[in-house]
Amino acid sequence: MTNWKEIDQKAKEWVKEAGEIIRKSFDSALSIQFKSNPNDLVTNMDKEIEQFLISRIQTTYPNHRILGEEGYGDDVTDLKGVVWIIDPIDGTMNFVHQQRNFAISIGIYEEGVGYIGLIYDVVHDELYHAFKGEGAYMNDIRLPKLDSVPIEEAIIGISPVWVTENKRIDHTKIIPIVKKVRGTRSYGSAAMECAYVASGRLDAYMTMRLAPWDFAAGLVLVNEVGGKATTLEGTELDLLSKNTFFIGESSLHKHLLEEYIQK
Ligand code: 2AM
Ligand code: CA
Repeated sequence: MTNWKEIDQKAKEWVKEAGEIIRKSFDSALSIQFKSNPNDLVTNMDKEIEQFLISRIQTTYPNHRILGEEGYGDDVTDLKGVVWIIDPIDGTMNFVHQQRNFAISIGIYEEGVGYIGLIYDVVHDELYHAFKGEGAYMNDIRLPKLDSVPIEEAIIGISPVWVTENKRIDHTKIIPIVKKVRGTRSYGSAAMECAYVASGRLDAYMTMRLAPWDFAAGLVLVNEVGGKATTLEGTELDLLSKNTFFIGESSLHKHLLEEYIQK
């Protein structure tokens, strides 16, 4: 039997240790490289933190598998057994330019079911954490179930990219949403935006392309507060490929999907 309580305790310990490594790194120069394009950044810290987490996981749980953004984990093509889905730094561009608005994201799944979600806002020392069936927390504060929110009072996370002509979505569907809601925000870290939805700072967040490590932890958190996460087509998210992504308070999620996005 999988000892989830022990895994939870270890994962929290390791994510805090990783955060400490990142905080200390602010004093030294970063080495920045480009991945697929000049806006797709990766730093020595992304790599170092992923390797740090993987070495801890592999030493303690040699039969667990790891899907990590920087590719130091396993070649994961199914969700059998226990799989850790990790993003060492979600919001790398923010990390490089702002030294804030980034997070370490860890989702831990068994047979495709999410048991643990950790999103650590390193700079503010805020750990958003959830354990399947036991609720979600920000540090020691329990996050309440999300209350339904009318669209006129909602703040949604969305990048301005999707409100201008782009190749992934018909932006004329998005414009009326932006006009109707109370406000929009774009933080540039999907994991943090999920944590903000779970904690009610945002009422929904949508984007057109996310990888599993960007949202694996967020899914566990939002499930624990009664929120909803799907693709923008309203279908189940796939933890093995890139997806469109839409997370939010349940009634708002339904309303936006039915009355705006799928109309
Ligand atoms: P990252 O910082 O770990 O790369 C920025 O809007 C958000 O989208 C961040 O969470 C970022 O994660 C993610 N992101 C950026 N480019 C992406 C891509 N090509 N595929 C999937 N996720 C991406
Ligand atoms: Ca990343």
